[in-house]
Amino acid sequence: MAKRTTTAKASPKPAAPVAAAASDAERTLHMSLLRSMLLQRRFEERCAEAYAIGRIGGFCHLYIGQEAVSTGTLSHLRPDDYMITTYRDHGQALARGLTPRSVMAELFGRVDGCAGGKGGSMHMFDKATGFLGGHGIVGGHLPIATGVGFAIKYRGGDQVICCLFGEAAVNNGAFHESLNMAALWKLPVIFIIENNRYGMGTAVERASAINDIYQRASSYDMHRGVVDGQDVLAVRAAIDEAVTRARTEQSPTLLEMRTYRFMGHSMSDAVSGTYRSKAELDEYLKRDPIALLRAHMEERGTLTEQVMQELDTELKAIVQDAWDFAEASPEPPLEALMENVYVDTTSDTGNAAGAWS
Ligand SMILES: Cc1ncc(C[n+]2csc(CCOP(=O)(O)OP(=O)(O)O)c2C)c(N)n1
Repeated sequence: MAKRTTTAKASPKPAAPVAAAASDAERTLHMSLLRSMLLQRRFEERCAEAYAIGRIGGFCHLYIGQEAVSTGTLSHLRPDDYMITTYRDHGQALARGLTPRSVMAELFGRVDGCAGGKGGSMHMFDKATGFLGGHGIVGGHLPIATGVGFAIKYRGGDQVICCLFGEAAVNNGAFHESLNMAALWKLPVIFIIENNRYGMGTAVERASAINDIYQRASSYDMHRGVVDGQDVLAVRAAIDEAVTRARTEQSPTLLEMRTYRFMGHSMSDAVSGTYRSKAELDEYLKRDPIALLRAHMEERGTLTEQVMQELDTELKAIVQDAWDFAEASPEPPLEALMENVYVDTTSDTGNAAGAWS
């Protein structure tokens, strides 16, 4: 069976001279997308500050520049769907509906964090929203996504799992094994490559034998597509198609979302680094996903400067509240050191069975 290649790009301008006025539904949707992306941006800016003064320890990878991918993808999921991702996970956790308080407290290593303060930046986790991490091993979570897809199908559900990862993971054996099994067994998994062009300091062209990396799915006869990852509406359109296919046909999809990180790989490397030029960074900054949606909304008459300012003020206050909450939350007690490390298979009260449902 031949598979169609989707090329979801921003739609061409309509031929009609006057576009229809924005409906309430459009206005509401666009405001919620803008709100989600701007919350992530303001949150990550404060994370950079918190890291610099030692509130956040360990590794810390910011998501600034890539917000359209998380927002466009996760705004389409149902509450009972699942998602799994890499260490660049703060923004995605917020987009999935975790509270800024629980994400910030996790970053500060405090008990009120979503993983009890023991996961930190790279290991956000929240069972209630089907947020299955936050994983530090490149490509390590792809087999888990395939396993969750299998579990969904085995139980007869119609949920989906979205699995997000960077383009460097496609050169990892786990990528190929996971895609092969998902295609062979027809599992409801949506694999999303966040192609931000660099794996640490290595450009994608220096690491991958092909540049159109979504075409790797052709090896597994899998539906595939390339998406403008800076355009949140294009991301939503592509995800809509993939989610429908996963729910109704239980078929997997691989989407390559072309995006760009505006900051360094992690807080330990400079914003532009030696591996990319300032001119290149400046060029990509012109395609800031928040600015693109904002311009679109202004053109459609759904956003004014005043509403934008009010939203920004409100979100900054929410992030400040998260910071204050995190700072007031205690560190985990020493007795909790070994909790949730091993499954207790010896007692009836252990959590070996039904660990997630
Ligand atoms: C298996 C493995 N190898 C190497 C590393 C070290 N490492 C951490 S991040 C990274 C780059 C990954 O780049 P990409 O997958 O494109 O994601 P991005 O950081 O750009 O979001 C590497 C090599 C790791 N964490 N896991």
